[in-house]
Amino acid sequence: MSQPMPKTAEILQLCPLLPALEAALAERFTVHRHFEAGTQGRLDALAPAIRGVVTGGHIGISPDLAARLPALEIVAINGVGFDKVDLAEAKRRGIRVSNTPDVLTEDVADLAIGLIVALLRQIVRGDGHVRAGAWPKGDLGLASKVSRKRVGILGLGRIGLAIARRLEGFDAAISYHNRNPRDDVPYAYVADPRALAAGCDILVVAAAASAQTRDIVDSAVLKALGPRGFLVNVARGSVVDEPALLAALEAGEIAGAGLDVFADEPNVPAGFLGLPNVVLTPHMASATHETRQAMADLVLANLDAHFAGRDLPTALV
Ligand code: 8YV
Repeated sequence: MSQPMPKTAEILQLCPLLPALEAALAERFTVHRHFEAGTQGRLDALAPAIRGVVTGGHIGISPDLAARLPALEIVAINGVGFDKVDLAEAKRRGIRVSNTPDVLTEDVADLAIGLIVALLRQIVRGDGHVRAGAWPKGDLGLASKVSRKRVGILGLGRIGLAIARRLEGFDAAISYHNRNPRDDVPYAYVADPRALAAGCDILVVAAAASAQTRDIVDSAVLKALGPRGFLVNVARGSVVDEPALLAALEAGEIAGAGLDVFADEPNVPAGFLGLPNVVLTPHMASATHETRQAMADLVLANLDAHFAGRDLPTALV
């Protein structure tokens, strides 16, 4: 009978992960599940031995928790977003941080397109109409055309660009706003988010969350988008002023919104739930079998590299 491999290190897992990733982690490490009450209660006793943390992009690691882990060497993020990890502090402490870029770009872009089409063409309302047996009593009413719309992309990074490429298939007129114009794209650069919103029918938020992008979609941007304009957010809830968005939707200041991300996940303000002109999804842009497996492979590759003393394949710090 083969002997079990000796465990390399003790790690803290901050959220549920793909079962195959959890199994692979358990083969290599002694894993403590921080999201389970028992582990949280024993944290003081466990903390001194914890050398690695595995977390989601939407969760990161709080400064308090990081400060309680004196032996921490690596934070492996199962996601591309690193807005909830203090990279400067990690660098200062010599903690390595990795994420999972590229492998989820296509999925996030696909979901953005899905939200655009679902929102403008009322797919979710149509489905409800048929299921409720309402069709024999009348039609749903007309929707908005998607093809040839003017689309503004806020944040033309890897994901924003993948969204733009897909929209070319819809003959969209694409413009974008970034901190700096790109010289490698055929799309029109717009110098500020308000002007971008004023000049488009659909504003797609794909900007990374940071102190600079917090609430950049504010009430002025929403007003500029106008009563015929739609907002789609696949980035982070913090990039949009959520109370201002809800107010704009309720007042008819914008036409509708497709949202995969929220300010305080998994809590969605109740006001959104009763609105007919929103499509809401539970932060699922990267949640496909294929992509979550690819993300899991990268998380493991980074941890393996770290504990073998090699460079990380996708290091942030
Ligand atoms: C996931 C994400 O929800 O990549 C990100 O930054 O937000 C998403 O892919 C999450 O990280 C899964 O753990």
